[in-house]
Parts: sequence; C-alpha cells; structure tokens
Amino acid sequence: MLPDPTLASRLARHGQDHLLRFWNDLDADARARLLSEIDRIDFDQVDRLVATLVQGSASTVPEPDQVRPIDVFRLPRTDAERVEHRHAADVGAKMLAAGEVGVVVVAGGSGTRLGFDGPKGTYPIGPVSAASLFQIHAEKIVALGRRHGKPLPLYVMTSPENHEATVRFFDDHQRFGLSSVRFFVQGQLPAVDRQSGRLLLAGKGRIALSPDGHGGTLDALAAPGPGGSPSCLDEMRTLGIRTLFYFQVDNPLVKIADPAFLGLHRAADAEMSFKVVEKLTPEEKVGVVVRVDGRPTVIEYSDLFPKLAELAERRVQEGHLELWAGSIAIHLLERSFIERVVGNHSLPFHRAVKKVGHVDESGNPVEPSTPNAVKFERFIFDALPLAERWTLVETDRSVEFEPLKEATGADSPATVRQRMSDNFADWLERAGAYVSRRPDGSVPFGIEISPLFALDDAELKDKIEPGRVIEGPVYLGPDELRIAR
Ligand code: UD2
Repeated sequence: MLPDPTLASRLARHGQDHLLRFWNDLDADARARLLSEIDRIDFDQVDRLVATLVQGSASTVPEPDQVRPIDVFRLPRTDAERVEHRHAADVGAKMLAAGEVGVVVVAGGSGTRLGFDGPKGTYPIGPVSAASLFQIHAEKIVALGRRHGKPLPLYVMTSPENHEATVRFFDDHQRFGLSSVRFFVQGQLPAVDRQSGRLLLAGKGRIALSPDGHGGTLDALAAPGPGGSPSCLDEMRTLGIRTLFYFQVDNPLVKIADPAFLGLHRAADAEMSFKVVEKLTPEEKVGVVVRVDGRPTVIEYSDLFPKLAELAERRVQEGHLELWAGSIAIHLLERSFIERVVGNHSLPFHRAVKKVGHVDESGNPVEPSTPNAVKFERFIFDALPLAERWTLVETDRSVEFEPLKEATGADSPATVRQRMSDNFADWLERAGAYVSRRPDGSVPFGIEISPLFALDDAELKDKIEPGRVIEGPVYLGPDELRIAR
C-alpha cells in the first residue's frame, strides 16, 4: 500500500512520482528513511532549478563588455608597501589577541577526483610524518592561539556523507589539541537526470543526494545546532567573534588567519576579502576576480570558455594576463555580513554535469560511463557582489597555494609533498642551514616542519642552529628535532 495519497499526488504534480516506484519492495525502515528524504526536499525549488539549469539555458556568464579588471593589493614591492603590510600585520595580531577571529574549514566535498575513500581532510599528506591535512591545519590553529595568547575556535563543515567519519577522526586524535572545534553539516540537494530533470534514485529506497556546494556554508552556519542548540553564528556572537577566516581543506599551505590579511581587511572595513594569486594561464583552474558592471565578482574557471575566451586570454604589458586575479578560495568574512546575506539573499545555483550512479526502472544498478546527471551547487564567492566593502590581497602561490585535487599529475599528492618539502627547505636555508638540492632547485627528499615546532620561517630561525647540513629526510615535530642521515 502506498503512503499518504496526498504525498503521491504531490510528487506526481512535480513529475517525481517514480520516487515511490519500489515502495512495495521496501521494509518499514527503508520506507521511513525514504519518506524522511522526500520530506526534506523542496520540490518547488527543484522545479525552478530544473526549468532554469537543466531544461532552460539560463546563463550566469556576463557579456564580455560588462567585465573589467579589479584593483588588488599587490605583493609589497617597495619599502612603503612593506611598511604598510607590517602595520596591517600588527592590526591583525591585535584582532587575534582580542579573540575576534574564528576559523572555518570547508571539508564537505566528496573528493571524487582524488579517488580517496574517506574524508579528504584525513588524507596523509605530510611528506615525512604522513600527517593528515586536518592535523596540519589544526596544528597551525593551536600554534597561532599560543602565539597570540588566545585560542581560536575551529568550525569544520562536513556533509552528511562524511560527517561521522570526520568527527571520529578528530576524536581518535584527541582533536589535535584544539581547545574548541565544532562540526556543522552542510545541506544536500537531489541530483537529477540531465535529459528528463527527474530525480535519480541511488537505490530502491534512496534518493541520489549530493552536497549543495560550499555556498551552503552560509546557511549551514546559521542553522540551529543539534537538538535546537544555538547555531554556529549564534555561538560566535556569544564568543565575541567578528571575523571568520575561511579556507578549503585541500590546501596544506594556507596561512591560517594570516595577520596581514586580517589587518588589510579590517583597515578597509571590508565585509568579505579574498586572497588571490596571479593566474599564469587562462585555463588555470581557479576562478578569476573581476568587476562586472562595477561590482566585484568571481567568474568560475569553467565559465570563462568559450564566451569570455578572448578576454581571458588577453595579455597586457610583459605578457601578464589582464584578468589575472585568481581566487584560491581563502576568504575573510565578517560575521555580520553572513547574517545579512543569510537573512536577505539567496546565492545563485550553478549546474554541474556529473556521473551519478543510480537504479533504473527495474531497480537494477547503473554505473554511467558518461555524465548523466545535473547537480546543483552554490559557491561562497557569489557572496562577494553583495559586500559593500571588500579587499583583494595578492599572495605568492608558491608559498600559499598547492591544493590536493587529483590522484596523479598536477595537484596530486606527489606535487603537494614536493612543494611542502621545497618550501620547508627555503625556511631552513633562511635559518642558516645548508640543504642538498637537485640542479632544478627541488629537494630530493622529504622535509617537514610541524606548525607546533615553527609556524613560519621567522620562528624557525630562533629554533635551529645555523650551519646545519641537511642531506636526507627531516621532520621537525612539536618538540623534537630528528635528522635522518
Ligand atoms: C575551487 C574553486 C576555484 C579555486 C579552487 C582553488 C569552486 C567552484 N571553485 O575549485 O575557483 O578557488 O577551488 O583550489 O569552488 N566543498 C564542500 N562542499 C561542497 C563542495 C565543495 O565543502 O559541497 C569543499 C571541498 O571539500 C573542497 C573545496 O570545497 O575543500 C573545493 O571544492 P572543489 O575541489 O570541488 O573545487 P575546485 O577545485 O573545482
């Protein structure tokens, strides 16, 4: 017998009555779970998304003549600029010492490209210690808290798929010594068949759901906690946190709560700020920050071609790209700005055409070999045009951006570990050590420095004696110095 007939007719009205096709095959538990999944779907919203992003051709890509380059705080090149950065860092240090800064890491993605079976943050990336991404981030946060005399709270965004595994990982590692960590779960949206717009069933009694994109962070921060407890934003207000440092779990080089970035953001009274790197090729897989009709906006890399190809490829003096400001997904957001956005706006949805496994009309599993489905995602950078004031700050990609995305090739474990070792070798040399290198300058063995040993090269200088010769793997852990010869 079918459930409540009004449900069946409601689904039929939305063209989604196939969701109950296998009802008679389901036991009581499976029925209850399916009903609760259906209950959480806003079918009117799905209809709108299908009409615009699956059947329609609604394009969010601007026309080329609407797009202009945008001003950015370039890397300091003159003494005056270096002094300005130092002042900004002093302001940022005061914000940290006052306990006004919280940290948000987004770790809800499924990490399909990496092919790793587990939350991406648990990936053992440390070139010598095999420390996980989560451990490296957490140790930076602990070290920063110690340096500024005020622990920083960490907020970890998970998805329903990886939430339990993520929490267990932190628990198994005594939360890496963090004094405050809270996990919050992002929303999910159904994936639909790219031809018909009908929802896909992942099993006879399960709807194919996927995370709603990191734009979902804002709503998830505002959502009540378990059992109706205060939302993350409410908790932050109580703690006196004004500014959130936001980053993606996949970049172990991120300078968490970088004081100079904080200070430049505060000096501009900005609501949202971005770190950017100079894009070297138009195709590089980072969104580009531009002005569209005067408003600051990010155009995602996948949207540049073909419509904006001529602009994306245009070079100015000395071959630099005119639209060069690549977003590496490192942001500052004022808590009050998030509250305003959540209360008054809805970030736009984007479509992602992906392969999604499902069951066919007979209930047989199908693993598609070509993209068969559309997923709907929101992006946090779409909040930028809503900000009244903002700052964009250039950083050096070699020291702050080396994301883990792929199993092999660029952005893979091999390239990330090499970059980490090369950067730590630079720190050691600046501290007076001699490090063996290959002719191309890269280091032929792993070097790793725990943030708890030294958070940056300046701190390292105080901790090791100059003249040390390094010819093999090194791990400088929290309280020891081991050099393998
Ligand atoms: C993202 C940016 C790109 C650039 C690049 C830098 C988008 C759309 N593009 O590209 O412009 O800044 O990163 O590395 O973001 N995540 C969630 N929940 C979700 C989806 C993603 O938490 O629903 C997290 C995910 O765990 C990861 C991060 O967001 O840490 C980035 O996701 P991605 O790898 O899909 O983004 P990518 O590389 O296409």
